[in-house]
Amino acid sequence: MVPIKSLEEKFQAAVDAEIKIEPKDWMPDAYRKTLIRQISQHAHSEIVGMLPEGNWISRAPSLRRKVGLLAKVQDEAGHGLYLYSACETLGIDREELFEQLNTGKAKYSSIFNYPTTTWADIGAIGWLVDGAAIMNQVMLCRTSYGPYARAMVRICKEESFHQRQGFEILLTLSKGSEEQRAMLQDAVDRWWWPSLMMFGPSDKESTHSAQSMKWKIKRKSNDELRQQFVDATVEQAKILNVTLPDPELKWNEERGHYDFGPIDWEEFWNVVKGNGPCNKERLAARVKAHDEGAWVRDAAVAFAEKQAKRRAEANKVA
Ligand code: FAQ
Repeated sequence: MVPIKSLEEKFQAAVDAEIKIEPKDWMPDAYRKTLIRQISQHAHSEIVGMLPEGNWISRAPSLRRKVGLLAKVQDEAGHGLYLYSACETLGIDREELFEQLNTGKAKYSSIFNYPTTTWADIGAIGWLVDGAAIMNQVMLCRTSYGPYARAMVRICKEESFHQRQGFEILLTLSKGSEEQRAMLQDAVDRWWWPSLMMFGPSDKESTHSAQSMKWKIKRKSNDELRQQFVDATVEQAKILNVTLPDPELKWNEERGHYDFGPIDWEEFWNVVKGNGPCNKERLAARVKAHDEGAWVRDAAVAFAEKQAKRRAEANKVA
């Protein structure tokens, strides 16, 4: 029998040589579990992430805005589906993943537990939330697990379009009336800090980063990505003529980066633990949608069974 150690060494050597790990390849159990955890949390985030924006589909200010928003929300559904499929290649069933989400056992991104109270929130989500999501996800296109990396390529293209769509909504508001500019500023005030929290705890507090980086699941740390996001976004805020709600935000010549103020980690963990402004509402909406969709799943299974029976009978005749 080949000793486990040598299998692990071979695995790490493949990762180091940038050879993608595929579903049938040997992999350490902890690598498989880490991927199931991360990919499923990511899939759940895409699915729950439809809810805050879905809230505005029927209230979009014009037909053009409605069409754009509808397409974006549908894209997020598609991202969830690619990611559930990628996750299933690791040997877990989709029903089990849904069960984890619907019973509150699984995590999804903290950001989707905040309310969308005005139309400007839709622009702010596109600009800041999709902007943060892309910053994190571009590195995932090169993640070591093949199915996850391939799913991320298309997701990133779409997220990038969403970010531009959000920015364009805000740019329009920035050129509008005094009320529209105030609505824009208010949305940015509310979404800025939660967007920075999306990158996860600081590197010192992150439990999984070191191992995930060794396995090249993650290519950049939470703090590195957060900094990259701040640096890019401050410049874009100037074009929107909006103030980012951080008095400590300042260019640091020596570091070649923007310094920014402390993140309220108490708020972050509170939201992650289920006590954010909308956690209960989001979960209830998911459970309702899942229950109401039961007939579609039943019909799909019945159809597949009927087809299989027909095929079996046709084979018998032949
Ligand atoms: N919210 O040790 P780390 C999107 C948890 S998609 C909740 O640093 P890791 C698209 C973490 O799970 C947005 N929990 O963990 C869209 C862990 O808990 P655990 C989602 C969080 O995995 C846009 C613990 O804290 N993107 O927005 C959060 O190495 C607009 C310790 O943390 C992804 O999922 C958080 N923000 O790094 C849709 C990308 N942060 O599992 C609709 C893929 C951390 O031990 C509209 N995921 N935690 O119980 C990743 O890159 C990573 O999983 C991180 C966290 C970076 C999120």
